[in-house]
Amino acid sequence: MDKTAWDEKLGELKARHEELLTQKNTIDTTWVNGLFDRYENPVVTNNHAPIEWRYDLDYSRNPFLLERQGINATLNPGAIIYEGKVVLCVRTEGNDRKSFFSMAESENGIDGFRFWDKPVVIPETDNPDTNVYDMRLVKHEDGWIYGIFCTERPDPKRAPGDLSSAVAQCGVVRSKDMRDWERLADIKTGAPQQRNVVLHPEFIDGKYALYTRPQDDFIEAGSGGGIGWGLADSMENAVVDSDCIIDFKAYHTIKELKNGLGPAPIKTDKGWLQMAHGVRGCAAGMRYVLYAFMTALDDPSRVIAAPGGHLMAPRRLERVGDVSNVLFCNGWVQKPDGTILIYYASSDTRIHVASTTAEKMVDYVLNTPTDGGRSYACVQQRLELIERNKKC
Ligand code: M1P
Repeated sequence: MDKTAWDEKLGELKARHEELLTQKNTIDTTWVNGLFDRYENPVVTNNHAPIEWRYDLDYSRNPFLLERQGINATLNPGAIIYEGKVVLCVRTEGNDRKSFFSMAESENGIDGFRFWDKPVVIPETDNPDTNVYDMRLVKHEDGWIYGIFCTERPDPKRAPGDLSSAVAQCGVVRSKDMRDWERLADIKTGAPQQRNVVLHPEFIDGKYALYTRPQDDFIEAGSGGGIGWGLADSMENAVVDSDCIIDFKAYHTIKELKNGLGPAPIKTDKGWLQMAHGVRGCAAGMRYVLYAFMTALDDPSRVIAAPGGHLMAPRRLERVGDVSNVLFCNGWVQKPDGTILIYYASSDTRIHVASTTAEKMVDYVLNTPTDGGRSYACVQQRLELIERNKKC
């Protein structure tokens, strides 16, 4: 390709990228449940990644204008409102399968997300992470912004030739400006594997409170599983001596195989609003859906409301991707007007937004019947609704 054609091709590439970044997002009118709105377009995809992160833009080094370092997926973002903007900490996965974190910001949180100039540098500990992912961003009342994420390393006890056994644990960074991150020691818990650890935003009896998800195996929860709760004296060399399960996995429910907390909870006048994912097995593999519950204001480890079933399940395009049939959420924000923007990834591939309000979510968690446990009981719940409606 001569330089003129190369310049033209680059111009087209930039124009297409800008068109994607400035695309308006509108409510998906085919989805109606009264509780939350879905939107037509994903808010962040691999194609949103800056061109400079993917292409070598020097004609002599890249005469065919090839993408040199592709981005495979953008998923599972932490979320925060920072300096008036919605900032997502995006799990950005290269074609080489390694994830890293990058910040993307938007004025309204619905569209117009743009990545910051470069990915986040997460310092390593003396035991380097092979992969880091799924950061929860938490503004803690101690004044720091924490990033709590999963760090994955090869299993030192794996059999020779086993190249897939890994150990997942909880990594921690903190920052005051969202740009420079100080790495703290990984959180120590008694569990052989830990994922989906979340920091509660307030002190509890002067201690840091952590939601955990202990499990026996890298993938399977085994005898572990459930959302746990434990306290640590400090986030520096944090140790959770004991954690107790506050939300169990349960037979023939949406969380039969495993579950895990999503983002840090949102405080409401009725209780802490919690979002989590539940996983069940089926012929198609594992199915991940989102569910909500509420814990007590005076004791965030006490569940006071648990609607049965899912809040959100994969739909249409969301059903398909690198790991199909998965919705995963580890980030949401509450705007000053009470709007809640839920950032969720579909099928480990792309990021979407859904919008609701704290008022509606509180109504949902407090007034949705709990899981009846058996078909007969569920029919009774529905008959009660139908009977009540006859009087309306
Ligand atoms: O592939 C689905 C999800 O699987 C894991 O979540 P969990 O530990 O709850 O099974 C994580 O790897 C997550 O990133 C991923 O989206």
